[in-house]
Amino acid sequence: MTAQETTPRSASLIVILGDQLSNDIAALRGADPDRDTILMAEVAAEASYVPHHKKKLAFVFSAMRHFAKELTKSGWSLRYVQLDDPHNTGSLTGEIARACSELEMYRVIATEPGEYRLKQAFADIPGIEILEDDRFIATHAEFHDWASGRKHLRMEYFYRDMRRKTGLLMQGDEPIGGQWNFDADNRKPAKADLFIPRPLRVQPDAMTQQVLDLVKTRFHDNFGTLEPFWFAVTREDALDALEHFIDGALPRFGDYQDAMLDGQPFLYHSVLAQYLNAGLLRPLEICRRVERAYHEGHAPLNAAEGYIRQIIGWREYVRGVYWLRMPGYTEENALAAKRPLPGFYWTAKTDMACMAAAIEQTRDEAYAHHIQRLMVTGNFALLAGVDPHEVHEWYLAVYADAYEWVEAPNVIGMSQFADGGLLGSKPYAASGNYINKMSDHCAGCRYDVKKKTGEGACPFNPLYWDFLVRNADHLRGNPRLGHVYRTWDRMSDAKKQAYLDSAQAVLAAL
Ligand code: FAD
Ligand code: DLZ
Ligand code: SF4
Repeated sequence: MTAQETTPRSASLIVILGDQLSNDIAALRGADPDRDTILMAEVAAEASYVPHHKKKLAFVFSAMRHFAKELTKSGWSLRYVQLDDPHNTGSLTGEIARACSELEMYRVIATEPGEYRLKQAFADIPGIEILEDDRFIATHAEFHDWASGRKHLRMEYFYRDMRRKTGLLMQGDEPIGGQWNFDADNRKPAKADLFIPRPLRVQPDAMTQQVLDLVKTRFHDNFGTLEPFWFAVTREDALDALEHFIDGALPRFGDYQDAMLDGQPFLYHSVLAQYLNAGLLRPLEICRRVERAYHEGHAPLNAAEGYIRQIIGWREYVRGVYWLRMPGYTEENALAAKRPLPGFYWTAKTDMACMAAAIEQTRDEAYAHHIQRLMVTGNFALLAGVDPHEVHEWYLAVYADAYEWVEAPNVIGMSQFADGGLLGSKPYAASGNYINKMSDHCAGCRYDVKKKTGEGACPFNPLYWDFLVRNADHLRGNPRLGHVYRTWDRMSDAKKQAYLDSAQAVLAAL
């Protein structure tokens, strides 16, 4: 036995953050209920570092309160500070200092915060020990090793390593089905008459109702519709939401992963990211459940593989990129985009039907699925040359699943190409044609998706070419864009000018 193992440890303050609501979180693992005290605190600083959507605030606070209740039931001694506690100092570091002083504790144990700003702030706390957050499949060291020496990071190769590491959908060393990735099968447009299940809706209990009242009073000016509030706020209900997804939507998740339909905010998506990111669900348990659904013949391989790839591939990969590139990643602006975020991102008042649909459902549900985030609101901001930092702050505020470690690489890297192509090999820029192919929005739009320029033309069409021309210095040399620039080069001068003039008219109207 080492000296450390034999010497009894002094009482510690165990810190649990609002997105660390897992009973096997690192900070709890070595803790002793008879000796240590857990601190959880609702604080103004976390509630306002971006103007969070009302549903996101209600979700985080209610899930925190429910988790605290479970910890107390399991015998932990818990100090829970509510937002309206008159002694609340307003910040997590302030609450840790206050607890240490009042409880006369000199040792603090925390699991590393998911955001850089908080990790930095925690590093300065006297007597703190920060443990690695091992709720992820790749450790920081593993990602670092994988990334070092590579000029371009590509998710696909990282994903294959994660398949090998977890054994998910593997047969020995080979991927089940003989292919790593079935993405090519996952691009079907959806039809309005398909049966579309809805995510599980949970009735708010008395504790959630109190939080809803708090959010109504304290955050009435924040973006978003608060009620009906239907998110799960406990692990038990989040597990039910997982089962509900497996039963209903998973079998079609693959086929319609990229589709968009008017009035169908969720399609066949799982709507589990907010539970996963807050710690109510674990990435591997979700993936193993999906794998089982495939083996039991309930879901086809393209659905199971496509879903598992999002979690052990994309989710792990973007986290790796975040920690590799912070600090500074959220300030990157490779294309020097400077336009302020148009006001309609907050009001949904725009005649563009696809944008209005994505923003309205974001307002109502604190949710939009991946293709809406990437190819509608993200694509528009990219084409219009909106300052990527403003775009980043919008995404961080409006989605219930948004934390910087996952949001920033998706926005700064994948969607806005502001990291110059570290995360994606080409910008996700598209004209109205893509949206028309993957959705039914254009049929009900004031704009004509087939019209390329002039009055009534779909704004995505001229903006697309304007974006490419404006950023030719950065993008012309990209081998994946060679054919696009060749198309531009072949256009007549009059046509080129019509595109550029129409784009200027759209931009001036913003
Ligand atoms: P599903 O479509 O059912 O996918 C299953 C799960 O895979 C998700 O729950 C999520 O955990 C994971 N996943 C899928 N795609 C990604 C991805 N690109 N990166 C990381 N995880 C992924 N995801 C967040 O969790 N938080 C964010 O703040 C966030 N911001 C985004 C911003 C932009 C511009 C884009 C393009 C994507 C963003 N994503 C974000 C990724 C993705 O859009 C969401 O994870 C997904 O829409 C959540 O809904 P869902 O649970 O129904 O996902
Ligand atoms: C998102 C959030 C909010 C809104 N409020 C709190 C809070 O009051 N207390 C807390 O501990 N955590 C909160 N969180 C989650 C944190 O912002 C999150 O832990 C950090 O951003 C790190 O990912
Ligand atoms: Fe969107 Fe253009 Fe289609 Fe209107 S016409 S819905 S703006 S893509």
